[in-house]
Amino acid sequence: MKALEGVKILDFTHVQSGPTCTQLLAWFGADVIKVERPGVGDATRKQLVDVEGADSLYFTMLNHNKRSLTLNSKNETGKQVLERLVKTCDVMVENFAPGALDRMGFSWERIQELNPRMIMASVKGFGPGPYEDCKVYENVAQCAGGSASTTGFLDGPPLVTGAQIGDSGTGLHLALGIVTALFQREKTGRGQKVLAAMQDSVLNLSRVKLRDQQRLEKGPLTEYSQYGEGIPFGEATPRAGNDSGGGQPGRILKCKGWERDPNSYTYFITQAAVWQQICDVIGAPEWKEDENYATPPARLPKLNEIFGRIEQWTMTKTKFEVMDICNPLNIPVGPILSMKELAEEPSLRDTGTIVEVDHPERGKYLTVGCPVKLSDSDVAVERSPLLGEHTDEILSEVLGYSPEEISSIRESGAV
Ligand code: CAO
Repeated sequence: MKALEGVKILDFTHVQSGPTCTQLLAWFGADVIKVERPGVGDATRKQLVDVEGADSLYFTMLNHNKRSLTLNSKNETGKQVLERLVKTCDVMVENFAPGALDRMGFSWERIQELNPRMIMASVKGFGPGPYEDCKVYENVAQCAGGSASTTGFLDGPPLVTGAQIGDSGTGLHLALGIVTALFQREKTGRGQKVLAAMQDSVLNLSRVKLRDQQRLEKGPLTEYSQYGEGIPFGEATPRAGNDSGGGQPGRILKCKGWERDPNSYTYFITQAAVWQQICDVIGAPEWKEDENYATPPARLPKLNEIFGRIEQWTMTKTKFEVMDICNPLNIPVGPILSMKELAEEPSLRDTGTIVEVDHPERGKYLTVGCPVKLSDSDVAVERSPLLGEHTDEILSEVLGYSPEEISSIRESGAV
């Protein structure tokens, strides 16, 4: 048995944020029915195409374990099919632009009339307020959620991060909201609306920077490099380069081969509890007892000097040697792993974190598997559906239409 077995999801999502959420629910065992516009489908099917005529990696990597039903929800017959889907499913997930569902005739009030147990889950760019009507994409969310203003170096512009915290991050938040609402429905019998705004999700993930904003009002942020460099703080949480976000100073340092390999770097944290071991490893035993270096407050104004000295040592080792030497001593370090290294890492294949999938149009490709492992609900990653691949199957098995009715639905142009 799979954790969400029996839960039917009407997946009205597209692009990245919504599909991330429904893919996760599919990996937990829900029956996810992806509704797509006939002949067109999710726009990502044909974005960043790398194999002519085949669904793109963008689409396939976000839509595993789903079934695809084509349906024109603006056609009268299509609307009737959609009504039947609403009555049959447990959850509707959507990430249309604000107002699109209402324009289609499926307001929250109408959905409740059709199915009071329905959980209606939405991703929007912003929550209620001045920007609620805006269309929002990943980088807009990163900028509006506080991430960009606090990412990058002090002397450079705001930066977006490569991790898709606005889209995939919001999808993860929404998935949690959905399973929570399903849990509550067990007791109340009622559905509810679930909203995850991209701005809110990014801010939630950037909360340590809101923490620092309030600490800044009480004085300088002493663990930031700029403090040691004597650069005054402004009114808002500044960009902190690769400074650690926690109370223990950390930096990205060069390792052996950095001149040729752009990823030959390690993250190195000068954890207070292992300062003695750090001094021994880098060949600076004199710092162990020196009162100018022995305590964390004494070190704060000298972080550039200290990390410079540590880097002289890391540059003599590969990033993996640094890991091998420091880990047994409980010195927190981490190699900067490239996507190539991750794709080739056998242990990630063994755990199913990276899997190879076969696809009829594009052949074999790599994708991420479910990042959350349930010991009692194993779900194999299955390829994404072709556009409309399961239309007849869903109309007959899930919605109970007869072959004659399916023919007439087809003739109406609804699917
Ligand atoms: N049948 C008929 N019509 C359909 C349909 C179907 N199966 N599926 C969608 N449509 C229609 C919608 O009803 C809408 O029509 P109207 O504009 O007439 O109401 C139209 O297609 C376009 O939908 P959209 O506005 O959601 O799509 P867009 O490409 O213009 O905008 C996006 C895309 C992502 C900016 C917008 O959907 C959005 O802001 N979503 C919320 C935030 C979000 O999820 N952003 C992250 C996306 S990933 O980077």
